[in-house]
Amino acid sequence: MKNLLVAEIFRNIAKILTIKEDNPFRIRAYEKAAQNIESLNEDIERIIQENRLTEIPGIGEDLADKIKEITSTGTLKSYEDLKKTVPGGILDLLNIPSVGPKTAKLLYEKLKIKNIEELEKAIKEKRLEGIFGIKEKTIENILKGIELLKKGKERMSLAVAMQLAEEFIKILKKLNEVKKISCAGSLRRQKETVRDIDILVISNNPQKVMDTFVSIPLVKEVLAKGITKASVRTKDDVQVDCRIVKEDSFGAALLYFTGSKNFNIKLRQLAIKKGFKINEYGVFRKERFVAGKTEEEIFKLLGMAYIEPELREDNGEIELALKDSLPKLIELKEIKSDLHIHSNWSDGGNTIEEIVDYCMKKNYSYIAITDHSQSLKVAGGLNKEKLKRKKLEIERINKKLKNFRVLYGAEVDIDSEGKLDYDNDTLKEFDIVIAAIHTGFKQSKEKLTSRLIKAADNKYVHIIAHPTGRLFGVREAYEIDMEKLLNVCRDTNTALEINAFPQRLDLNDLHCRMAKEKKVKLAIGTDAHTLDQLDTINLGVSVARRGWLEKKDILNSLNLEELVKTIKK
Ligand code: DGT
Ligand code: CA
Repeated sequence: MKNLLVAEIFRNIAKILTIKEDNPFRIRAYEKAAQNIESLNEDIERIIQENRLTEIPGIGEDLADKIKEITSTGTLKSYEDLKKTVPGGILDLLNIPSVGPKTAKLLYEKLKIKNIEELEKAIKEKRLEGIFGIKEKTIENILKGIELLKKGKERMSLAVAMQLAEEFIKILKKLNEVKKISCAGSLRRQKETVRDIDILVISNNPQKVMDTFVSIPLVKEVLAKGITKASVRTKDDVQVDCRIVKEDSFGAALLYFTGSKNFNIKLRQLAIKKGFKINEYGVFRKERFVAGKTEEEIFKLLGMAYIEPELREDNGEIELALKDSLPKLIELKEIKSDLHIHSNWSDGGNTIEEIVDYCMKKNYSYIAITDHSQSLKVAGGLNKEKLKRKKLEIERINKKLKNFRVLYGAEVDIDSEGKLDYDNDTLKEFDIVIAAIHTGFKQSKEKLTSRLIKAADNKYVHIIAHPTGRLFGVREAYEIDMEKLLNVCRDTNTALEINAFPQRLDLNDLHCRMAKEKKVKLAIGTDAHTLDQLDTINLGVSVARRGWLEKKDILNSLNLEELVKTIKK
């Protein structure tokens, strides 16, 4: 797949053009194209073959030609030429969140800093201080940014890990010699970030599996290769381990390598108390093998209910499993709608009808079209005049639909003082309103909390979207008083969103669990701007499951009548 390569080149072009203070529309076009290509979930080369490039939002003939050149030659002549016009390494500086083109230029011109190492050194030697245009706060933010960038490289997002693991598993699964295959580790527990990928296989011909595994095209380097275990590093610098285990031990190995480590330790202690020894080969009583083929039989033997991988963190789940009173976690098939979708009325790529078609195929029974509000001009926010037309359009579509309904919604901006971007008379017209912060992330904890609380307090706001604002590798969550917000949400019957956009996953699992304890409802929304982004709903479900949530906790698992009743304030 060359999707990421194309996206990276387009993004770099946008960065170089920004340094050169080129036309903002041109810059935005490259950024947008990069974003859309990155979020495709099909191979761009297939799209080329089927002549569908210009169907991707933001891709015209010119960019389509560029994409073809990149996929066939691995790069782009005009990009290589453009690169020569700025000092090398300066692009790396721009990868640091909080270092914009202006700062990068300043660092280069004043201090000859060309890369991240030189920048770190200069900060340590206090050479940035006193440079005109660089404030103390800027230096602090640069340091934080460098750390975030390093952390982002250490662990990948769940979405990336899932995609990568799937590619490996897809190839191995094709072998007749593979009898069973599963991922393990943090990926199987669906943790929001994953360090490396663990794969387990049952096979009667380990040699063949190992040979195939190390020669998968994604592999850059073979780190180790034995008879039943191999480790490789992929082109994106991710480590993937593959282990072959015996059929009788598969469950025990899966349990062991799924972890978490703390969960394993607790389980092992429990086994000892019950007179067993448990390891990656099986469960033993006085050296005699008594179970190991499946996880289910092991849990049963230990006298406990099956614990879903997402719960295995030693957060109380073992104790509940012993009493057979674990929550019954929400499942993807129980999701009946998506409550956060952008159409081409604002900055989305598709018409409402296209979105409806796609969602009907997903077996949803209703959706909310939640375009941006008026002051978010960069995202095509809707003024009152456009809202009127949009409402009519939705009414027209609903008339034609059977067993499906489009909710007239909005994602309303919360301004820096906590004021909403539409007046109450406008808000009252919507079927569903989600409110969110899009600017002023650097305000104090108190201020940010009070903005969210003010929004939750509004009679017409049903959901607070992406409540902590984090973006993996770009921005940490801003600090808010979650407890205080949850209390207000409970008292005002306002739900919080689990935003399923791959770089957000916001709320996170821990906050979900806090919300559940406070009896605050959650809404899973994809924040989709293209059709295939609607498919990331599963990531939101993963977060919800890790947060112990059940069907009754999730707004969009309700049918439409129940939803309407439940969100009423
Ligand atoms: P990661 O890779 O940091 O995202 O997280 P994990 O949980 O995948 O960690 P990893 O890859 O180091 O190990 C995979 C599993 O193997 C882990 O979840 C539990 C098990 N494991 C690893 N080290 C130990 C250990 O020292 N003791 C026990 N009991 N289990 C371990
Ligand atoms: Ca791992």
